[in-house]
Amino acid sequence: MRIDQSVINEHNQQYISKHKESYGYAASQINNTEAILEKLIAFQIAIPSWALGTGGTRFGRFSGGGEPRSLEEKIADVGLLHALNKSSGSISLHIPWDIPTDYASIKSLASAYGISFDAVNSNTFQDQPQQALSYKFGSLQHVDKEVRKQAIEHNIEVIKHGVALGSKALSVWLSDGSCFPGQLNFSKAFKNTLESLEEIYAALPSDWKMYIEYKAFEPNFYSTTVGDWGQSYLFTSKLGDKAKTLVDLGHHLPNANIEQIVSLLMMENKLAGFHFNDSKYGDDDLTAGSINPYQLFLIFNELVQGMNDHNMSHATDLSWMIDASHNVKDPLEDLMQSVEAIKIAYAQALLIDAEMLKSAQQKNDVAMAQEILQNAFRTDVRPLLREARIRSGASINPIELFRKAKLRDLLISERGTNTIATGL
Ligand SMILES: [Mn+2]
Repeated sequence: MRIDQSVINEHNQQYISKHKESYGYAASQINNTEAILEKLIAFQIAIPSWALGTGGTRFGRFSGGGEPRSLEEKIADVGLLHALNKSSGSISLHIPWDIPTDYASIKSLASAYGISFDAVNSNTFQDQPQQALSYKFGSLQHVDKEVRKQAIEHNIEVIKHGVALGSKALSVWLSDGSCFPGQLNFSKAFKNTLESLEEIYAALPSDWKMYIEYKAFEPNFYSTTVGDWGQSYLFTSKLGDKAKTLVDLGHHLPNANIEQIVSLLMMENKLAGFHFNDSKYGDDDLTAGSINPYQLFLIFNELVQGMNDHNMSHATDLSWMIDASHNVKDPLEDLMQSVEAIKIAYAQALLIDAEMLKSAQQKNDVAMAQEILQNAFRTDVRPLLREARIRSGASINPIELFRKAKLRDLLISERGTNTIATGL
């Protein structure tokens, strides 16, 4: 399903005079708005194919209807999001949930929506129907070489799908670990995992990267073999330049200082990028910025500083992706909220005067350093985001238009009420 550009333009027209007023005020308060707008327009956040349906929990799943039934419909949903916000210009596929049957037609469908293919994700955290050996006790770490071999081959298969679609990175998240003390020899598990990753790394095309995602716990509850950024960093530094550490915001122990982790990974040129979400207790996979927007802002402060220090392109040198799950909200509305929250945090971080902050730090002027950060965080940058959307042909208010145009109802009438997105 597509939304006509004239519908977006008409909707924007209703709000344009009100917007001009708020944007005029914001532009009078903020320096270099044009440079910020340019960056906001270029900044795209990839949508994971598994976030387009209702995720549910281990206790239940309450479908909202109209979920995409195929890879084609998932691409159509991301196309719809991108038409509304012009900030969701790529999709991250999950193999085997999204195996394309015809690469050429999938590629041309995606490009018709202005969508490219972000990192491809492998899956060795569950067994597939026709799978010979089980991942119950791990995959790349497994004590049995045959299981490791099967998991390695799967990852190489995922790379091949990605190459055919134009992806440039393989994202590896392992659930490998142990549930009880004594179950696992930690160093043996690490060495097995490293050997396995080395074989996958060797299969990477020259212009590809490998992202190693870490997670503190779950589904294993005693140890996780890639449990934190230090363990991921150990793997990526042993593997080589193409290997980088992927930060998923929900994969830390409570109160971890994620912004500090980000700063150090950037210092070492080992940050791959992000899986954005938010959490209160664990890997809650809630909407980005819904629980702790200040943390998201502080992370973007480190990102902007680090990217500028290393002369990196904000839009393309790191990988930006949402990794969320929706239990009680419309997945598309939730994704629009996440994209908005991420771009607000980014825009606020762009307001920070880096020289002033450095000088406050140099003088140990703690109060001034805090003032600089909090003044930026407390600035309402939403008029800038609206202006960026208008200039790029997106909706001034994506969620409102999504509701007014009854897009979910249209999706339900096209796909039905009892659809379940593949993989969920
Ligand atoms: Mn993730």
